[in-house]
Amino acid sequence: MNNKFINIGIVAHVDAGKTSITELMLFKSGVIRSLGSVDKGTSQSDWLSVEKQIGISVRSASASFEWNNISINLIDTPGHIDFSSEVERTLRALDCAILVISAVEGVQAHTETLWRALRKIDIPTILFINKTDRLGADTEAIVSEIKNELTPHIICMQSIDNEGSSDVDILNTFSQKNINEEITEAIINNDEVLMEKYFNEESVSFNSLNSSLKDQIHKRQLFPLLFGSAKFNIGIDKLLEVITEFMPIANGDVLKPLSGIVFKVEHDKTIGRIASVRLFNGSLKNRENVLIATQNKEEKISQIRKLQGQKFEDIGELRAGDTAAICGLSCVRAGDVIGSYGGINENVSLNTALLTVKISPENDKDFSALVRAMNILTDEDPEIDLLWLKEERELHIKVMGLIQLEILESILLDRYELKIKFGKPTVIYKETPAALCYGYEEYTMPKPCWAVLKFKIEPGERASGIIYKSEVGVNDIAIRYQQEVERTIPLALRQGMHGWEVTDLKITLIGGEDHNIHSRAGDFAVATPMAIMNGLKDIGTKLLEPMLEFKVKATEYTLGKIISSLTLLRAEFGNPQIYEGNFTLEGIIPLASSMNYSIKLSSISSGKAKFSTKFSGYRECTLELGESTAFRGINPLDRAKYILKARKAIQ
Ligand SMILES: Nc1nc2c(ncn2[C@@H]2O[C@H](COP(=O)(O)OP(=O)(O)OP(=O)(O)O)[C@@H](O)[C@H]2O)c(=O)[nH]1
Ligand SMILES: [Mg+2]
Repeated sequence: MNNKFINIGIVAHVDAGKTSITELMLFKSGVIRSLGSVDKGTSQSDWLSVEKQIGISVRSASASFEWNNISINLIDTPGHIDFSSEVERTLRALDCAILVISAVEGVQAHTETLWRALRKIDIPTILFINKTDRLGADTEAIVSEIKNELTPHIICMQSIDNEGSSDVDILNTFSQKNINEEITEAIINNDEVLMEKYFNEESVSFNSLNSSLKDQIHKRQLFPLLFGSAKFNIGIDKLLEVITEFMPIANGDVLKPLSGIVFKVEHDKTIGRIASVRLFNGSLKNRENVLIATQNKEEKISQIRKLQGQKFEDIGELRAGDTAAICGLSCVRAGDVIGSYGGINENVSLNTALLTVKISPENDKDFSALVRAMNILTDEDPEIDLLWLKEERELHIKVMGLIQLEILESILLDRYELKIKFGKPTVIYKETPAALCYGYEEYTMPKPCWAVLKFKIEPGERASGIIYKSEVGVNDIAIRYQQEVERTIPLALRQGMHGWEVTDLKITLIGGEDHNIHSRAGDFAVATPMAIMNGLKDIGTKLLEPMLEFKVKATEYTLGKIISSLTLLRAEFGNPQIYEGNFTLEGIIPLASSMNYSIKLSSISSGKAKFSTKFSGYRECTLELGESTAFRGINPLDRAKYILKARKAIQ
């Protein structure tokens, strides 16, 4: 093993060919002896049985191999938007990425989302147009889509012939022998020294162009663009060459304070939790204690292991810049930060869980086993946000889409032999106060208790979340009680007048008092939800519904039918862009009305139209168009019952 590491992720929309490309790289580097296939369920990274069965990736999978004397840690990610939270965590672990685009499907809504995320975390990116062999491949159109929708700053390093057939031929256009004029100009454009030479008609060497290109790729001023076909093993050698030549070597420092990110948590029947960790700085050894910063807990590492070839080996130590699997951390959760936050990429959101669903065992006696299993699965994907209502014996989870439910069902069966059923998935609505209101509560009976609170509650801007401040002095309400109020507010807002989370509001504590004998911190935790709900009850709340940005691509003759079907679903859109007999239409549509639209569209267009969506935000909707949900637990408005229950919980 050497000390040069490249940590690269492969990201794309669903089915672009990420796993097939990964498999080829592992095969070429000698890590695997025979080439597996996603279609036969024999690829290295789609190893979960559910991935094999349905042929899509569900989890991120990391593999390491050597190329040109550099250790490459490659993370293959799932492309389906239902598994976006897995990709979000993986992005935090990367130094660079390959964004794959299909030569037939082109830039999809999810490709744009991924692109924006890569821009935000500011990592160098290779663009790889795959599936150039497929009938209908049109790389010229895709390159212009990339230029219009992602970035104009691309360096097309190859030319392509015979696309759309297995004889596709890809030639390199940037090499010592072949310095393309267009590429030269793109490089010198951002390089003053080279530009001056060029205009003085001095010769600009290939090496100086190459090193300037490398520098600009690192700074995200330019993006190398490559073609290939994973099906016919074309273009993968060039991809490997570009990775090792132009992607950054991890620059971690073992002497700096420890910092790392847990980008994945798996579960092994004998070993327990296995955390995939990217270490940015510092080092870790077997049997050392490690601080899980996000949970403020220390735990002992039992083993550090890495896939060497096809076997896991105990490597004993993990050093800055590298990734490995850490065993022994029994409470670790996916997304946890290890040590300190230094150097870790910021967290970006690719998608949001917009559906909620009740999950129950087919056989009631399995209820506690299901709770245990779901707790473990939530630690592997905290976005599931498990809500366990003990008394009602109900479990509710949040999911990004229906495919995620299908996968969850088969994981529970495979791993825990649990047969489960889901309730009807409901869109997650939110609520916001209808207007300014005041929430008051005098919780002074039955003694001992004393918490008097008065809040001003104002509607806030869309997507502003909860903004809280206090204007009450510490002489009226002691600081420790005020802290309890602040801690309780998000919990108090989890369910509003229609049962949904209340958001986009400003809450100001404007009055109240404690009592130097009777008050306890818990009294303020009990009083806060009552005061807030009292205010919301007076003025009422408005419903907010999740909206999706959508993009439809189809042939021109289906335009009329598609527009009328979308209008019926409350979609809003701009003018269609028409291009060579096809059109693209973009707009926004409520999630609630668009859930089955892909099926409808498929029948309108005989399966030819493409529909992609991404979350755009919440927007007001009427109660008639939306839905309420039952209040879970005891409503603070049911004052006597609520106080009784809350006091019991506190004791
Ligand atoms: N014709 C053609 N098919 C390809 C190519 N690359 C992959 N495929 C096929 O496309 C399908 C999807 O390939 P995967 O490698 O699973 O794609 P992926 O991007 O990993 O998919 P997800 O992880 O589910 O998002 C499979 O049926 C592959 O055989 C290619 O270059 N040409
Ligand atoms: Mg895959």
